[in-house]
Amino acid sequence: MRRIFPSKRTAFIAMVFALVASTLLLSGLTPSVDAASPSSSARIIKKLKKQIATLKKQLAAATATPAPFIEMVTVGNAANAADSTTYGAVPYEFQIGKYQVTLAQYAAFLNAVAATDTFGLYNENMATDLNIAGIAQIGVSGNFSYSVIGDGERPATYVSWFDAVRFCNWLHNGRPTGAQDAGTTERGAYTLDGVTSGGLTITRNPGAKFWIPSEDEWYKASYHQPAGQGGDSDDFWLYPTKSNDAPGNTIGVATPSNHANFRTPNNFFSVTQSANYDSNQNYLTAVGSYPDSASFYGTYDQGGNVFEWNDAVISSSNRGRRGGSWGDPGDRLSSSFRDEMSPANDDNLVGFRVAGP
Ligand SMILES: [Ca+2]
Ligand SMILES: [Ca+2]
Ligand SMILES: [Ca+2]
Repeated sequence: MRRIFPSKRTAFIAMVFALVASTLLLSGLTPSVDAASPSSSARIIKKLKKQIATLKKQLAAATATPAPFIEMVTVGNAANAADSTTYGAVPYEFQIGKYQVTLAQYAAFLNAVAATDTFGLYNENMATDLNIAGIAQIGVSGNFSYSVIGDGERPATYVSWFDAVRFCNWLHNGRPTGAQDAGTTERGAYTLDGVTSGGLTITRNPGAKFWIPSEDEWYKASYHQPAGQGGDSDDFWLYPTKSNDAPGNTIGVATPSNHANFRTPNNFFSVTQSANYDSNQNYLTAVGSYPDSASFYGTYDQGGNVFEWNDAVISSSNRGRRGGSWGDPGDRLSSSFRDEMSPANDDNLVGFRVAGP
């Protein structure tokens, strides 16, 4: 999100030219006895070339756009219709995370706002459940710090709907460091003010910069591709991999399209390609591990790896989740599988991705 503002960039470029100009001027003032000699001229030119190369490098570094903290993709084709499930109609264009929120991103969040973990953003199972581990908590309350265990590009789990919307508030507020209060996690995209259960009337605020996708947003990003743009006849695929065929679950095969992290009909886990469950085995894959299996809009892992929260309120006490996980069969990746869970629950099958305007 950091950018060099145009005025700053212009000032920098001006400074570079001033430096080059002054170098040239100074070299022109070199004593005439040297300037007269061809070898000294060559030396000066060589020195200038070196200085210009260095300045060019510094200019490139100063003006490069840094990678954003969360990579987003645009979901266009506004005002599309739903499919026969009644889901997936979104009247506006929006952004959604290209990937699930990762352990590295969630650990950065914890390090910023959970030195004292007032509202339970950390769950000790994040370290002790070896199937998903995770994130370690170090130190004592008031001074907690957090470190990623293993590959930080795997998705975060054991995050409740409330943990996820607090993460959205933190992004909305510019990723501040401090106690869990109105300026960090409790206000912004959502008004929480300490609520950690129930809260089914809570919706994202007007002007929110990040949020948990609505069920329709999540569904559209996952399954939509207009027939006129190469999609299925009803504009929606059955799986989030631009396919109506059940995916495979293998990384690095010769035909890598239509794969995801879930359990195949013979119960094979993706990571081990075995049906034997091992409590010491980590079953998550780094986000984007199935490079040719993106949705039409360019999202990865909407099917499998971890279930993802959405904003739907279901059966009077739950929020929605979709997409299946590393521990679930393939039908849960499909558009026909609608699922729900208490928004207060932390679970090793469930993570999230964010959306935005
Ligand atoms: Ca929690
Ligand atoms: Ca279809
Ligand atoms: Ca997923």
